[in-house]
Amino acid sequence: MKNNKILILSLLMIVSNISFGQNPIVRNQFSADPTARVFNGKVYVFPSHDIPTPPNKNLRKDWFCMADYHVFSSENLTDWTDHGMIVSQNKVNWVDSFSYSMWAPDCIERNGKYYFYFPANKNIADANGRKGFGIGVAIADKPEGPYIPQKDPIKGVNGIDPNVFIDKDGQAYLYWAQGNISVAKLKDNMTELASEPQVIDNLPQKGLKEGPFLFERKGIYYLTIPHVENKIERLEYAIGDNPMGPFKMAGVVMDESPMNCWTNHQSFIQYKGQWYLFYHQDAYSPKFDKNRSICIDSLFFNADGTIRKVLPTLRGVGVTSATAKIEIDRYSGKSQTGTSIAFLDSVNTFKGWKTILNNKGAWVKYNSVDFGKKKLKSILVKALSESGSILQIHLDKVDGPMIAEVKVPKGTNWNTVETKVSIQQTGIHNMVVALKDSPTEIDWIQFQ
Ligand code: FUB
Repeated sequence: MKNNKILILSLLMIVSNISFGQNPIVRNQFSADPTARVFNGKVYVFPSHDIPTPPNKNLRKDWFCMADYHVFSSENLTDWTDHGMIVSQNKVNWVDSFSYSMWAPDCIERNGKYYFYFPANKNIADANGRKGFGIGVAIADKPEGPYIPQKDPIKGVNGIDPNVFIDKDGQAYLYWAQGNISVAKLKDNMTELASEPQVIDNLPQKGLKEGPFLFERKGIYYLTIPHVENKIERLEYAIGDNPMGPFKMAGVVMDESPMNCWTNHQSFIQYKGQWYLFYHQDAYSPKFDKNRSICIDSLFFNADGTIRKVLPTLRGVGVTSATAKIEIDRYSGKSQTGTSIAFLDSVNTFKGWKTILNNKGAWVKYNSVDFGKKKLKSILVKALSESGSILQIHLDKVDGPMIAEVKVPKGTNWNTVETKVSIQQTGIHNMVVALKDSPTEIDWIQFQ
């Protein structure tokens, strides 16, 4: 009985469901360098896992600190399941378990096996006396794991940020970074090189390049990289007609982070007909950009195959149920003046944000709210207004039909106010929250 209880508790701790359609998509831990893959009709994300540096005099306080990897999955890009830790620095033979250097990973499926590639600092020097970063492989029968790490890192590869691409003819290629971007063919066993590494030409010579991610669309091979053209990384891409190049630089996928996060790191998938860009920024840790968080936005191509630049959004992608707590601080649009957001708790930023509406007429829009098929009776709003205020909730647009007028009581404490909805709505709509009078802070909104 006691053992069953322990088992149930530990299972609950390993697999946790987190329901957020907005950016960042992982909201209870830091996550970075997302590689997204579609396996068995679901989206799996393999990010790296930033943690605050533990107190240890040998570790740099101002650097990346990464001890393990988790995998996350979702069918709707809104509800994410954390399947728990899949590989740890303490469980890989060749990894220096004090190095906290488990940087950007990748995972790919071949013949029903899942190959997880990860860089980390080696604990032993290779035949040439080199320690530094090696790239290892861990293999599983399911995307969620369990993953069994290979005894040794891949021979002939020193570097970070592995990325694997399997072409239509079945040939697999490994890309990695070490100042330059290199590529080599992989043997069918996916754990050994089948050709000598070659440095990819024609990429920018000045400014750091890392994080290669290669994908193919309509016969064009897109080699994407974070590159420091100015002061911090931006996402760029080159195109070619062969996975090994030559490639020609073709443009910028995402500009430098507006939050000034020094790194970015990308992957691309097509899922249910839509292309998505996965990337990271430092939303939960704006003062320390080595504690990052992964995000998704939609991606579009021009008719000639070039990529339209992606602007990072708060709203992200996916549909939010009207009966979920809708975090309107992840808005998709706002009035020109009078709106801002702030952390609810500046010490524990994972508690999320609040929306502040300051002026009469200020508003935020939140797109793709699913009002479902059943009639919803009331709306709950968690809000705070020192002088008391009225919020107007509209359907579709600022001057769209009014769903409810919510009276927020005067006071310095948060209140959850319930108000009857005046129009019944079904289906997917935008929602607009507008301020009728005095300044108000809003935590969330929920229909029931
Ligand atoms: O996460 C550590 C390193 O930062 C990655 O390996 C790079 O791609 C950059 O995002």
